[in-house]
Amino acid sequence: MSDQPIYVTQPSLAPLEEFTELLKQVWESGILTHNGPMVQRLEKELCTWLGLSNCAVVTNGTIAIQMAIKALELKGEIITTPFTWVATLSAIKWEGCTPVFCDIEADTFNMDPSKIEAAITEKTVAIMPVHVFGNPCDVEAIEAIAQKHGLKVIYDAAHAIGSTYKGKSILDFGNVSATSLHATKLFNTAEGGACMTTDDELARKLERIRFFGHNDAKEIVEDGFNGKLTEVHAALGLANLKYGGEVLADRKRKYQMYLDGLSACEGLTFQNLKLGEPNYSYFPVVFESEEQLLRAEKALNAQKIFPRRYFYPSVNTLNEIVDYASMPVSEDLSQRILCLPLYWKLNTSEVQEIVSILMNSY
Ligand code: T4K
Repeated sequence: MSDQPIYVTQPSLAPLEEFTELLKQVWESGILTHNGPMVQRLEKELCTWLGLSNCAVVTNGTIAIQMAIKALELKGEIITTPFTWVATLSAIKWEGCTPVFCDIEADTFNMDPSKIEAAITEKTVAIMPVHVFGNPCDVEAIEAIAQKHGLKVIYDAAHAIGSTYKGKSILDFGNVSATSLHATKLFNTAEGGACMTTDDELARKLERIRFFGHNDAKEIVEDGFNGKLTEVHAALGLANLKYGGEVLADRKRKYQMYLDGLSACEGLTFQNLKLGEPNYSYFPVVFESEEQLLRAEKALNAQKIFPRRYFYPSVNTLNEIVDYASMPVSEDLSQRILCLPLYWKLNTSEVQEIVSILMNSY
């Protein structure tokens, strides 16, 4: 085993020379941003790879969520999950909307559709579920509730590039799906995000919003801002995209190795991947108690292995930024869940080492 520290993830990176080949083209063109050739190519190739209708790449995943809220002109309450990264919450608040929490399912970690209607008020305008760790939400149940109550649906799909539902990219669901292309995600542009929608008109509006509300004639026709991705980031994305399929297959293989190694461990449970085909982007394990988790984390840290407590704490408890509402399932899970290292360059022997340390540590 190398003596290098092992973190929860590492960016999936193409060989540097393949990136620099693309950078040379950027230098030759002198176009560094403003929806240049690399951005347009990346959007087209992402649509081809994932089978998407429309894809607008943007500065980051948080901005992608904000742009979705802005494009749908939402003002009011947005129902979302407490088991997520703080960005989901921040984006809702930064767009002047009010987050209302709906608790999760203990097995899928996703928003519990059977609890959504109880959270609807006369001020509710939308539902914002998260495909947690790339595990598809119950999109049919959520869409049916949205239809019934005339609500919009924005999926925070930050983790879900490569996940599918009934053969279709999970990113083609909802009025808009917003994803992250951050360094820690399965596919990255270092920092980046994207908005996907099957609604062509809305897609054009999102493209105008990310560029100060400009239309193609450079007239300001929308309430926009600056949400652009640069040519340098897009070039990195294009270099990495060549390995997208390989990274996905590798994730699935290592995910299965962890499951094979840990499924006999008493008291350890795993995410229920019952709907669709996930992208295996994270490997969470759930302990029976926080004490067990802390013992395991300590044993791994002692071997320079640094898993992460995603998502801890449950965001409904972040009372510096949101009023507390009790979310018992999310709060309980948040105390007992640990994401183990999982990334492209992680060796098989390192997975086996992590399994053996974990088995004897809690
Ligand atoms: N919605 C959801 C559900 C999300 O999970 C996120 C982001 C968003 C929305 C917002 O998307 P963005 O606006 O960020 O595009 C990381 C990421 O910063 C964040 O993008 C991600 N979720 C969150 C789950 O994780 P940290 O604070 O855990 O990252 P950090 O720096 O501790 O990195 C984790 C490990 O990755 C490190 O131990 C080492 C490795 N690493 C990290 C970076 C940044 C590298 O090897 N290279 C790197 O460049 O937040």
